[in-house]
Amino acid sequence: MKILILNGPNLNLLGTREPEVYGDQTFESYFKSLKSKFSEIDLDYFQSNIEGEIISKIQEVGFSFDGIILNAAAYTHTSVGIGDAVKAIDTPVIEVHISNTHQREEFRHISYISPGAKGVILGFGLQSYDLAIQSFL
Ligand code: CA2
Repeated sequence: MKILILNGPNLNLLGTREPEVYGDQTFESYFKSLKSKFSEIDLDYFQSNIEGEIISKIQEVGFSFDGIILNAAAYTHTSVGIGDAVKAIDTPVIEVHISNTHQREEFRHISYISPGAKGVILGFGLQSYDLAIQSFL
């Protein structure tokens, strides 16, 4: 089974700033633990701060991978283009967020990803990604 974890803007800063919201672990170190926990899965990881690169990655894997776990970060709340890409592919997409966006500012209550997603997992810290992988098993 091939699954891509796709992270959007600023998530490369995880573990360096705002630990009260996003925790103190880097994504690279968390990803290593996911790879060893789910060793039976071919797990890939891609992060970009650029909207078009995220769209291109969704198109690139969206007809061959078994799943995409997408945290589009701030683009979640703004990007019609990423939302359209999610709807345009065959691969099921699980939308994840580290924080509970519904407990935060109103602009974070809107998602352009959710209408095309198979499901949404949010508010469990980095464990949101773990739960999303389990949903594919
Ligand atoms: O909770 C999430 O996973 C978010 O997708 C994270 C986004 C935010 O814009 C969404 O509303 C919710 C922000 C990611 C920024 O990550 C940082 C990590 C460390 C330091 C600064 C930013």
